[in-house]
Amino acid sequence: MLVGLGTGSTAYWAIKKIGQRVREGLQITAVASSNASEQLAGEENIPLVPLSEVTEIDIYIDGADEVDLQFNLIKGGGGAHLREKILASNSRQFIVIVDQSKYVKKLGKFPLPVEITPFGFNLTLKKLRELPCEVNLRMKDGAHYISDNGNLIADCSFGVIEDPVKLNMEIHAIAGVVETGIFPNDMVSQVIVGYEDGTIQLLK
Ligand code: A5P
Repeated sequence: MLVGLGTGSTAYWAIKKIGQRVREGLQITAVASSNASEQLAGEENIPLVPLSEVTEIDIYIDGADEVDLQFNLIKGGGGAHLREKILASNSRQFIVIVDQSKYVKKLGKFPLPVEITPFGFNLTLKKLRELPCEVNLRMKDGAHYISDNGNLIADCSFGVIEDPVKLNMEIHAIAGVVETGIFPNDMVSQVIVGYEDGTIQLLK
């Protein structure tokens, strides 16, 4: 089985657990959605294959920043949503793991991450603001945050997002936009919600 490895603090634990299962004899290969997850998988001795050798992924496991009642997602809090979306949309199954605080009625409290090219970024930010939304260019250590793909991230606050699929298309129509953090529910196979009391709920 070919397993896609997500990115972030939730995926971290999934990768650690998969590493333990591999040491116990589980036979899989994996592809990673970020340099950080690739490094962690390497440390866990999970056999990795380059994405260029992959035509389809059996299962992709990742966290999310928000999940709405229809299972649309916001992802990209860690800036990895471009690679995550490529893996998720090429996987037979996409399993999302969140804690209860991220399971919301409607998306939008978490600012939507949008990956944009460095070329002409001020013009792209202007177009995003006209949608309209409040835009913050993501910073790290006093400089622009740079994704694994060499791009910038604009965090966009729209307020409540009534129609995530429509908004995803509107943002994609702006030149300079590489990918949005909206993952429409047709990509999602199952959502696992973890609660403070240790119980879990399997949805969809
Ligand atoms: C990485 O860019 C993101 O899409 C993460 O998958 C998402 O932000 C969830 O991260 P945590 O598990 O760290 O909350």
